[in-house]
Formats: sequence, C-alpha cells, structure tokens
Amino acid sequence: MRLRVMTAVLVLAGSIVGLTTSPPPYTAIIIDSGSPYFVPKAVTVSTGAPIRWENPTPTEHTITHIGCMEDGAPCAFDSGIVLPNDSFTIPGLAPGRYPYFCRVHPIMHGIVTVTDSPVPSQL
Ligand SMILES: [Cu+2]
Repeated sequence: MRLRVMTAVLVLAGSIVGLTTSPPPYTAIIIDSGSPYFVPKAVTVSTGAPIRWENPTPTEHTITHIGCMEDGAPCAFDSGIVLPNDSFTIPGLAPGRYPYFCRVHPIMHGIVTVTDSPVPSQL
C-alpha cells in the first residue's frame, strides 16, 4: 500500500516536471499559405535569441531579409529555398528591425524586432 502511494507521488511529480519544462529554445514562426503568411507576422526577440521558421505548407518559400535585395545594405539572413515540412533557423541577431519577405511570393512579408531588453516569452 505504502509503495503504491509512493509510486503515485513519483508519477505525479514527473508529470509536473514535464509540464514546467522550458519551451523550445527558439522563437517559432509558422509559414502559412494564406494571409498573414508568417504567423506571427511580427515578433520581438532578445539579442542572440534563435528564431526558427517552419514550413508546413505544400509550397517552397524563402525567408529573406530585405537588406539582401538592396545594394550596399547588410544582408542579415537569407534562407534560400525552404522545402515543405522543412525549417530555417537563425542563431540570433544584433538589436534592430529586420523586415523580411519570401522571394518566391513577394507578397509574403514579416518583421523581426531584436531588442536588448528582456522579452517576455510569446506563446
Ligand atoms: Cu513563399
């Protein structure tokens, strides 16, 4: 009897630990076939915080910083083609605003804002 109670307590403790496990160590942006195309369309992250774009659509996309298309502007990130069910992760960025779009579908736009201040987690 006492053993059963102990087992139940351990299982309960284990599930509590499971529930409080920290979220994935990156901010996830999900690519969508319809507007707003990048979900969420605008994200704010801390300096150096990784960002990951996931492509669950049946279509190829890119995640291309606007600067990559402008002469002399810094190109912060350009994924190249991201295949369906694939993803693109960047390790982190310096503070600033990073508008980006999809080369395949230029109507697809999003923006990443990177700040020095701590950012509350976005769920
Ligand atoms: Cu696209």
